[in-house]
Amino acid sequence: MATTGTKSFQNLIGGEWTDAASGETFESTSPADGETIGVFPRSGPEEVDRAVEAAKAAFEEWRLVPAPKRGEILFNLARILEREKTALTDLMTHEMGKVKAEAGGDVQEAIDITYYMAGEGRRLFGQTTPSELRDKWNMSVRQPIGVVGAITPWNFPIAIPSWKMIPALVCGNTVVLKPARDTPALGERFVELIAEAGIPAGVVNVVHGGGGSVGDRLVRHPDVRVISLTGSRETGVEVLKAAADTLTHVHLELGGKNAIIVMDDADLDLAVEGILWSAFGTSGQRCTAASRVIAHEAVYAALQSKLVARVEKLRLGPGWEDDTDVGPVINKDAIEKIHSYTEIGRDEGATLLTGGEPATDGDLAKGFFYRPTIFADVDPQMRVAQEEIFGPTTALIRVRDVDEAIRVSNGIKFGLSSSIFTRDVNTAFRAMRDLEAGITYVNAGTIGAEVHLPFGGTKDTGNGHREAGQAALDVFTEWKSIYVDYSGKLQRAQIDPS
Ligand code: UN1
Repeated sequence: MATTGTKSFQNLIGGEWTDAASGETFESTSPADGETIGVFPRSGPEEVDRAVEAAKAAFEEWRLVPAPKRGEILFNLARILEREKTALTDLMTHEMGKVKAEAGGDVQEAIDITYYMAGEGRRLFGQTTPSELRDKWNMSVRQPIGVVGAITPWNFPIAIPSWKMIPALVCGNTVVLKPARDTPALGERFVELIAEAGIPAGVVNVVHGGGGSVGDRLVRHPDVRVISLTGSRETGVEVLKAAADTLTHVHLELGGKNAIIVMDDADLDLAVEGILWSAFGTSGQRCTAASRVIAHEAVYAALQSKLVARVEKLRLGPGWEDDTDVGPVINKDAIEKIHSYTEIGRDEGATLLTGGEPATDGDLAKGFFYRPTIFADVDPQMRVAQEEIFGPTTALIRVRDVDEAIRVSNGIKFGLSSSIFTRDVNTAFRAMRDLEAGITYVNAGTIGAEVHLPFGGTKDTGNGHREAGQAALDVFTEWKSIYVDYSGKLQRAQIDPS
């Protein structure tokens, strides 16, 4: 079995740890200092086909395991994840780069959803309802769908796989996981722990490799019934098209361009805390990150100076060091993309207040560090205020009143998270009603979703589904309506008298 110690990893297919048939591999390295985390099989369609076949075979037995029993195995998994929290946290600071507190939070999110969904094994409620006819029984039940393909990103390398796999499992589905190419060790370690918890062979499989080979085959495979993807809008559109021919269910969790509104009556110091956490936590690499700050003109100048003063004190460094505030971004492409947006912002006429360049002093040169960046005097239509940058960059926009604030907040293609700082209850309720987003925070930043509420967004952030909470069950089950006629005669609905 592969372990993090040996630094050589494999796929898990039908309970067997195996290499790619081609023998090809790829490396995972730390974004903080280039250290090699491990070597992984560069798999292709052949491995996907074998994993789907194993998952399809395992489904026939797993779907018949009583849901409370499936839940018991997941309770066991939750306890194992608690036991492994420190080790997973440490691995995450190295492989993904986020700082220790946030890495611990990522693992905790998986623990939380595992406990929550384990309990769902004793609920999975359907409805019973009267029939319009005599001596007839009506009810609806949730049924598992089959093989689920989970395609997961690197920014929440434990939490997001858990949001997809754990509800899928409690509902009775089987899974093929394709972890992100940047964080395969975490994906693999999670699956090892799932196996240790007592999930039978073939119920969870992991295939490492790229989106073009592994992901594409998974999406197009006729025996994969559900694809759950967290990724970019562009990938989401491709996946949706690729899944069309097989009518595969697709759950998409895509981008964001989330804004924090700061009204003239806000507690400014609290708003600054919320902005710092939401814009620069995880180095801005969250779908929920606050990449826009919409400030009322009466507080704009004060907010700007407080914010810059605080941002300039943030310490960049490796995530595993206790005094690091901001870790690296994920890879070289990310640095280049983030920096290209700095140039775009400058060219568009926004004022660069701080940051705007890679950080390369001392040991930082070994990794991919970018200075927290703030643009001011941003027009809502500028590209830096419209497009997802996925890095430590935020844009300050000045508005005159709450109407304009809400209009600007909504004036983007995405609809994931939103936030308002105000002490006026009327303003707060207006924002709760009118912000076009799947999540709205009042007097808190744009990040920090809890697992028992639906997570997801409106508009181009998704395709109408939600993960986490009760809503996740709708992605991983289909409703069956059952009618039992015990009258002993043919009774025709809508036609016969009752
Ligand atoms: C994501 O960025 O894709 O609310 C997920 C949050 C986290 C999850 C973010 N609990 O920011």
